[in-house]
Amino acid sequence: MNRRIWLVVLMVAILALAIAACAPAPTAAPAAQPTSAPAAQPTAAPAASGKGTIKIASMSPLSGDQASLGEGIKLGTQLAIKQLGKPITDLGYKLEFVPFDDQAKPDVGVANAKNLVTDPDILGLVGTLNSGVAIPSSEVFKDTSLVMVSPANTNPAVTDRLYPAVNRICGRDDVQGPAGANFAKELGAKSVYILHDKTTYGQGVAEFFQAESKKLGLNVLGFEGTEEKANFDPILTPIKAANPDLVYFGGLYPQAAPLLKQMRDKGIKALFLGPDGFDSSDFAKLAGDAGVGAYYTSVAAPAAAFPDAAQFIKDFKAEYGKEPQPFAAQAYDSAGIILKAIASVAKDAKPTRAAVAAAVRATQNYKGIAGTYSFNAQGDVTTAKYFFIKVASADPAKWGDNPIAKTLDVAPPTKK
Ligand code: ABU
Repeated sequence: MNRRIWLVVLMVAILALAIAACAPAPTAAPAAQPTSAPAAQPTAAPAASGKGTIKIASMSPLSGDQASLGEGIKLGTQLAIKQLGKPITDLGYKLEFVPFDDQAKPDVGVANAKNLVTDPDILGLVGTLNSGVAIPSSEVFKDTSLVMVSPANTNPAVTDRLYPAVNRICGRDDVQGPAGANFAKELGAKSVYILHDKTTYGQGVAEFFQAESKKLGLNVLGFEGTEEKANFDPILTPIKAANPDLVYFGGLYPQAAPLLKQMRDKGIKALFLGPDGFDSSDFAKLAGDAGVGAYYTSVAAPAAAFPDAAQFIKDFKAEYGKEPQPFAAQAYDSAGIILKAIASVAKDAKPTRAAVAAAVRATQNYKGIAGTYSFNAQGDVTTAKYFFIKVASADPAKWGDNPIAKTLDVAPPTKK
């Protein structure tokens, strides 16, 4: 008798397990958690939500030594969502902003990417700052067609992989590096010593600078990578001995500024030039008086360089109590492009990520605050601006007043 009861219990248990195994899996993945402070809610329009929620993400360094530029990208995106999101809320969607902190680290970027693609409400991403983060992260985005528009990534590989969902509105290092070499020659340099930070971006732009320098007949006295951030003495000793006319550093301001300071302390009087990674008021803060007279090329430039950004600068200061850093205006435009694309395909129902990606890539003559943008077939803008700038003051508050020596408009090299 007891055995019969146990048999019945066992059969019921097996049946229950079988039913559970056949039940459909949950279709919605858990919502992605932003890795930074909670996202600010857009205040553009009353939050309509009849058709559900659409989220725009940003990803940039919000902590660590590159946070000044990363924060600007986040805030530029946030302001665009607030000011340009109405066509989407008017269609009946709730619009939200989710900022992610990649700490300028490729592995953190990839972890964020894996996290944010699980939230089906995220339909677009503004970012990143670092090409070394963008390239591996976009391998994750591409599998779900999540569109990204970068305001800042300049390494050619960002768009040269020809991914339909990967775009940028800034220039490229295969233009910026050679343009820097030509500028070095214009400054009177006959010999150059080239350093880089060993990142995808820094080494890449330094290699382009080196190749063009050789073509131009400049004497390349050295080419070396370093991850050092504090004591540059072992690197500077051979530079002092080589006595170049110009030192080029392929990298960003947290390394460039102390390097330059120590160069001057050591009595090295060579001209100092670098790429858009210098373009932050923190360069002036870190370099002090030693920074004055340094040159940089930039694909960003201060927002004040763009007449149509005057209202943006005013609004940014009113909203956040500080000047926009370089790339903040470009982040505003990147977000504007994504918002316009979403509005164009969301009239009846929430669009797929692939539909948004196709609408973004189809962008032609989008009039932003820092330019008018059309994407080519590989996700580069058909013309990008390159600025040649001199540091005029050790005062970080005057970074936006650095004089622009010249500007170039250049079409991107293309693979497609
Ligand atoms: N282009 C400025 C930021 C550095 C990068 O592209 O990695």
